[in-house]
Amino acid sequence: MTAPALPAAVAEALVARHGELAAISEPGPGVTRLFATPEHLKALERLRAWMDQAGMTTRVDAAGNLIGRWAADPAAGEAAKVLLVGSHHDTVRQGGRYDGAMGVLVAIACVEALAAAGTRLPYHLDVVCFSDEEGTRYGTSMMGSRALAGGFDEAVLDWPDADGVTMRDAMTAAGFEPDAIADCRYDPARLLGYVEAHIEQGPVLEAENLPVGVVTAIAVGSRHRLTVTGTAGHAGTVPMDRRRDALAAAAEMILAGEAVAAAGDGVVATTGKLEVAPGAINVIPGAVTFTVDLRAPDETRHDDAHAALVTALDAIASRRGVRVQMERIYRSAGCVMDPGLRAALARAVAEAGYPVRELFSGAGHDALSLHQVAPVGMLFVRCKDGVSHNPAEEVAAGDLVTAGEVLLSFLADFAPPTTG
Ligand code: HGY
Ligand code: MN
Ligand code: MN
Repeated sequence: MTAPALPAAVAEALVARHGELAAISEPGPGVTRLFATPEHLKALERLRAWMDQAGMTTRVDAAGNLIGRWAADPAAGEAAKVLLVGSHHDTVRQGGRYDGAMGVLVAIACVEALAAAGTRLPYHLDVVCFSDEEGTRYGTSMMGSRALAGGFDEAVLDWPDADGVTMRDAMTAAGFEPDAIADCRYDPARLLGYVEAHIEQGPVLEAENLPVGVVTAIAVGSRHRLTVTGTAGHAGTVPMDRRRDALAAAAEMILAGEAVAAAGDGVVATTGKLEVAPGAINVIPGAVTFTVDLRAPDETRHDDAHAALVTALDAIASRRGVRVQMERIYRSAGCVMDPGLRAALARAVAEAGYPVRELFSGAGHDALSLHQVAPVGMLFVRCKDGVSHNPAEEVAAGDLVTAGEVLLSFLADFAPPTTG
């Protein structure tokens, strides 16, 4: 089947909607749209309206994921299986307007093009808008897609956010159903796969002047919350050699993380959050909590870096007479993309007239969750200077349209395997 084109009106709406969705944000620079907040609900409303207009049947599941179904050709019968396509709509703090949102809007545009052409597929196409991929509010990551894949850890429901509101209470207040998360799960036997279009969040495609690329694999990653406990004291009276300064120790530990990563091959370590107690100008800090996000191309390099970091932290703590505790709050084994989906996406890129560039993803994506229960594939889209998680995140309008055309071509050509 040759792909129906992306009609001009659909292409125009695709570009414009990124601005409309970006406007649904907490005040401040960039886009801040966190899980189970008023902004989350407003975004669901707007996205659901676009899905409804496109002719999809829509629902919001217990975890706050929005799902729009473009039903299969009736000839596919009751046994028609499901291909998931989409991404997340939540953001980091002061993030960009394309990370996540682009994958949802491109998927909706594809359905609008199919509807305009009167095309039904030999499978159900479920456009999924995941509710919490970044984990900005609660620290853990991919809560929404884990619920769909059946890998949700109920313990996080009791985790408090910065204001002490547990995930369970926030979900209930948002009208989601924390006690029914298990109902979100798709039956793996019904799933044909999951395909996600996402910005590259790196410099490769732009450097090679390519609008799109096909993802090979996603990095191994872990997130940690560290607590350094020293002794609070008077800034003016405690001699330097008698201090147990928790913040100075934490600072040295953060630099140790940077050094361990720099010494690794393709390893990255980031401290994104830090809190100091008691936080007074004339008090030696008694306690500090901070985060470490650690990633590597494979388990060996990740685990080697983690071990080196733990050794460095212990040495710093004992030399400075402070205590350090490290709690892992998230771990992903990374994933390799399904060869069949990878090849099909590559064909769609070639059909659109572009060289096929395959590349690795240092960023985590909802595909990591779905990988547990279905074949996954990802299409990367060029972004300006590779910048992301930053208000300056930018994707050229033409590249948004190209992403839509490539995904549409993939969907039109995708044939459910006849066996099983
Ligand atoms: O952290 C990540 O890689 C993704 O943006 N959640
Ligand atoms: Mn992100
Ligand atoms: Mn993302």
